[in-house]
Amino acid sequence: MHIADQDTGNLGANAIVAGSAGIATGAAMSAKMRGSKQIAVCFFGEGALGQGLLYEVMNMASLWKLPILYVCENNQYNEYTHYRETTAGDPVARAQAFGIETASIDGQDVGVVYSTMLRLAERARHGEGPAFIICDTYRYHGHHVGDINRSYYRSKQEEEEWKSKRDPLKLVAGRLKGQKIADEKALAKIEKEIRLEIETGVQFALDAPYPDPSEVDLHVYA
Ligand SMILES: Cc1ncc(C[n+]2csc(CCOP(=O)(O)OP(=O)(O)O)c2C)c(N)n1
Repeated sequence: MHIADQDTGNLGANAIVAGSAGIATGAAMSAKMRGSKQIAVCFFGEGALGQGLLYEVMNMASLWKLPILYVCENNQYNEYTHYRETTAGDPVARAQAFGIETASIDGQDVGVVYSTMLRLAERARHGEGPAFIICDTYRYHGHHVGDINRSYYRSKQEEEEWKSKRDPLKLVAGRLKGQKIADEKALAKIEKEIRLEIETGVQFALDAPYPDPSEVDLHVYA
């Protein structure tokens, strides 16, 4: 979960719900001050919509036209609670209140996600300010490894419907086949290559040395 790769611009995940919003907004401010033309993209679950930090930083980002995209992956459940039981009103209205550009999209549709992100990233890069995107999606598994019996908060049938009817990989594969861009064989090859890439990445992580204890206060400003 807590991976970071600063060489490629991944500033790291953290366990604080909405914590990434503060970090990413700081990064966007840094990019703007340095005139680097970089943008920050911040991913969080819909559980973060209940955190005050998000609203403090969206206010700043709008006022200062910071180059940042706030991407809310709405997988419907804040841990074990449906988001409708925790989140009043329309989630995008919360960003609109700050004068932020918004989009509410099907997060299972790779094409829609790509074109929306491209448009809003270009907009941010050209100094037109932040955007807030809600991507509707689903978490197939539990919130954590111990979340095995999920029947007390959602049905098996609901899980199966998302997997069989709305899986993003199946949808994009179906579209590629339908448009005769790729056949079964080509798709199988892509899948094999990606599986290998992931396995190589996992092995790289397992083989990596633990950080030296002397690094514990590296980059900590106090
Ligand atoms: C500030 C803070 N409060 C509470 C928690 C405990 N907590 C961990 S995950 C979670 C719910 C997050 O919901 P969501 O963002 O929808 O993530 P998902 O359940 O989809 O993984 C909570 C309350 C936390 N990590 N940070």
